[in-house]
Amino acid sequence: MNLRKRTGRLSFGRAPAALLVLVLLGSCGRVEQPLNSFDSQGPIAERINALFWPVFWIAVVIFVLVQGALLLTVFLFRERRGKERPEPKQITGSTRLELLWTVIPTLILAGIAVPTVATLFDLADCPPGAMDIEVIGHQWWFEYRYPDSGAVTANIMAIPEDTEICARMTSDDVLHNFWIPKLAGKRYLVPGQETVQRLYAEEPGEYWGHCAEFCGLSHARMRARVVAMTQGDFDAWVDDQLRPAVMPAPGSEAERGMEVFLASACIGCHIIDGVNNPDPATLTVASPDLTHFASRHVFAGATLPAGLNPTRADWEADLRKWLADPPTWKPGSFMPDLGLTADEIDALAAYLSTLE
Ligand code: HEC
Ligand SMILES: [Cu+2]
Repeated sequence: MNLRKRTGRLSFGRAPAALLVLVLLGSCGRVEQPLNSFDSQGPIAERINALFWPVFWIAVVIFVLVQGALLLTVFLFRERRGKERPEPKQITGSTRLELLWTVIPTLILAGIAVPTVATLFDLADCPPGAMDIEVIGHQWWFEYRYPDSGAVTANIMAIPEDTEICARMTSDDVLHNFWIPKLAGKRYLVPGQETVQRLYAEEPGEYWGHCAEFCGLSHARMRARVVAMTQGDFDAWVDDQLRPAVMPAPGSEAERGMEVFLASACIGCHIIDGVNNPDPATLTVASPDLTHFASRHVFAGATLPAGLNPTRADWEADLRKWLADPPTWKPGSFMPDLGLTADEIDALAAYLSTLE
């Protein structure tokens, strides 16, 4: 028996099938799906799904009908060995058929167009009375500004639950796209122009997002997070964000970290309110405000700490890694490797984690 031949047959015959089964099974896993646009958590996302599903099922019916007719024709008129088949009836030009397959698709498309256009127009503009939040896209993180209070933050957009939010968006550099699949659709952030995105979360919770337009080297590491909270929690959050930075205890490791911060290149890019307050226009590159850095459980474009359910220990470990060499995590990062010593990293990490 030729073994080599047998194993050869095995791998060629069954490997693709096994792979296919694995891929199919993979999609059945009960993993958390933070970017699942079918799991709508508010009226805006629901409106979009209410359009998607009917269109999807219409497409399924048409697909089955057309492919079924095709397969049936192939089967009925196939050539059989030794048997002479009569040529099928040849039709050239049938006014009735042509009318039918023009009128039916027209009716279907018109039927789809009515709710589509209505939804598009409804979601295109914010309703009066919505709460404004400015969203600014940067390579590769989102900045959020709250015009009502003056709060400024990065990576995590805090919103009150059951409130109509109007994200007024623009970009600092290239095209970005703000996409929080459980709450809304996608919308571009365009340099020099304002676009709006309606957001509405019914329940307190955390909603993941991602930049949905290729925007350079670290596009894949440009995430977003929306955290919806009760009105009371939100008001408290705003009050916290408006305070200047917490001062470290005299003689502590954190105080040493603050000194490293003030003595390093950090101050050329970052603001810690009450510690260094440069004119924002003089900063080398737009960079996340660090005044309340430790109040954010994700950083670096909401990609660190990595994983679905990281702990505070992961946060601290990843902060050290980030400080040691940002471009290894985010290729092309505008925060360069500053060649910090292990001792400086310890002190900075201790300081940054006090900035609640
Ligand atoms: C040349 C400008 C520049 C310098 C200098 C710089 N940073 Fe940054 N920093 C950035 C930018 C830009 C980001 C955002 C990077 C991203 O997410 O893509 C960032 C991100 C961070 C973050 C994560 C913030 C967040 O919420 O995502 C921390 C923490 C940080 N920097 C600390 C420091 C410290 C400490 C120093 C000094 C040792 C420093 N940076 C020096 C530009 C700079
Ligand atoms: Cu982007």
